[in-house]
Amino acid sequence: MASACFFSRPVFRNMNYNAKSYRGHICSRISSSQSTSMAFTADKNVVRRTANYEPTLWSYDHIQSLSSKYTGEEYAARANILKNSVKRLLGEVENSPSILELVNDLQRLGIYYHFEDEIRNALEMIYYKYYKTPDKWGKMDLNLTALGFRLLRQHGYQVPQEIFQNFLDNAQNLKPHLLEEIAGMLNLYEASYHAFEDETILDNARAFTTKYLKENLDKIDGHILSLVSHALEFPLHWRVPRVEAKWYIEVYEKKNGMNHILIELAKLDFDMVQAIHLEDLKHASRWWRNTNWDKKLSFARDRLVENFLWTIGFNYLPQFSHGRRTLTKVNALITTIDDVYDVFGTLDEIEQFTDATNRWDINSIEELPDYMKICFLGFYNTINEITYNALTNKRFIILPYLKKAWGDLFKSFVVEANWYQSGHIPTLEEYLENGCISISGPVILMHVHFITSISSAEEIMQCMEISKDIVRYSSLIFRLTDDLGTSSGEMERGDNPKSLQCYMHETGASEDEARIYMKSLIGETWKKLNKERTHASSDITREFIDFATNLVRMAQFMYGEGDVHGRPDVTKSHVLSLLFNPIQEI
Ligand code: LA6
Ligand code: MN
Ligand code: MN
Ligand code: MN
Ligand code: MN
Repeated sequence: MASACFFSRPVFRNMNYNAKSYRGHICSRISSSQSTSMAFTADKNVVRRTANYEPTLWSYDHIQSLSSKYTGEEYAARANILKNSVKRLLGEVENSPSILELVNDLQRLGIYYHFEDEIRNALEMIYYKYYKTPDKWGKMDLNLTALGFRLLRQHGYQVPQEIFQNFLDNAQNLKPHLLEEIAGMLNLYEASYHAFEDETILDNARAFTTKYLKENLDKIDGHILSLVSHALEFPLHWRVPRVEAKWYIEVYEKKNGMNHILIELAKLDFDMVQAIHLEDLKHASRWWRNTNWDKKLSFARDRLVENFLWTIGFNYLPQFSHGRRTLTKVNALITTIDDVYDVFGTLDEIEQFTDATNRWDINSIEELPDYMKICFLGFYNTINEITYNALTNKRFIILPYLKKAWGDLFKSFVVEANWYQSGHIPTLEEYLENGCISISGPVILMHVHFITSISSAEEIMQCMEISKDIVRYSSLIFRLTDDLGTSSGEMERGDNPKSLQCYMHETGASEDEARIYMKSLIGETWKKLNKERTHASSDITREFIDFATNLVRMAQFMYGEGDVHGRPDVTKSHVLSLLFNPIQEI
């Protein structure tokens, strides 16, 4: 039954979505293309796509053989001595604006989390002294004003853009003498990425500083040149904290007048935290091995290490081990099941699978092919196990919330599969409404609620309500970024039209124009996310907000240069540099 229906449906692929050459819904039968091959299964009538994913580079045995020496007491003892020195340092500059430079370095080096109380107090002091009311503005130079603005917005303070008014002349241009100081320009550039919608002072500052820094690159050198080129490549606000820490440690070390205590602590801490990550990875890899999915569902991506890498992008702190272990499983479930829906499964199979997960009933998988039974039970067991762990920790049954979030995800997958099979090309708006769910942001963030603070049914209802815009904006950027990186390959292999194709079809734009449009949409959505980040109710934890932001940053990191998640050779250097190689042994 499944097979007959599948084959009789029109198969819509390899189409040109440019409206100018689009000829309507005339569908071609499956033809082969470079990245796609057809596999005839036992049931001869079922034609399945396969994506020909490359195998993983990291075997189970290799992962289990990894270990780090940075786990012993002696390292912890040395780190404590260094931490105390940094606390004294923070105390010395407590009342001076130069504490902002120190806070910035601690953040970028990835070690701020040891000094959260000190940093909170420092920012509070700075806010009241220099930012709270207009009569206090203009007491610091442009460099520190911009740095403080960025740090305060990042920490949820509502600092207005008008703080920069003092630095502008009547024509709203920066006063000329300010141009001489590159560090000030750079900090203003970084600050401008914290803009909300309609903040023209910041928009102008971004345009101006970008142009100015680009034009003056040849006039600077050394440490500041590294910082400026790095910033122009991608602003700090959009960067993944753990990846940034690795980079900044190496650059900071070469800076004249760098602080030896900071650099020693940063390196030691990086390696000690990496040792914790390795144990998390080994744990998750044992779970992955037990599912047997790499063998039984061999058409899907075998990307355990990459799925783990996402979680250190989300949150690398030592205390988040349990979260990383759980979310690696969640990511692996998402990517594998996504391939079932997008690549391998027939429409009837995926509808039955969706129905079985909806009912949460293993009795309803009798009719499914074996690979689907394995997929269902692997998924069912993992989510039940996550539920069980939450029950023992929080004494609260989270299953209904997880079921709902996963059910919505699968429904959105079915919508896309139907579009693919019928050849329907939705409008961009229709596509994105579904695409913000199918990208898996809402599922991941639902799990995050339970990993972070939520411990009762009342709390989760309230949290879902007040975090819904944050979830939506971060999922939207996640989707647009994924489409920019993956849709070329997806169209070749045969998949539903993605944001680029929908937009091209709707407006007649070329692919280049569509890409420019999507990037502008990403920029505008970042502004909405920025606003949510500072206006969020105090009932949502900063941990959750930062998590949702890091989800976006990680997507931009993984898909920034094409589909890195799908290509293990490209992620290899990041895996080695972030996960496997200690910084002190390079
Ligand atoms: C990306 O692959 C994918 F599978 C996701 C849903 C995101 C995975 C999320 C992680 C690992 P693909 P699609 C945090 O580009 O089919 O196939 O939605 O996703 O475009
Ligand atoms: Mn997919
Ligand atoms: Mn998909
Ligand atoms: Mn699809
Ligand atoms: Mn994709």
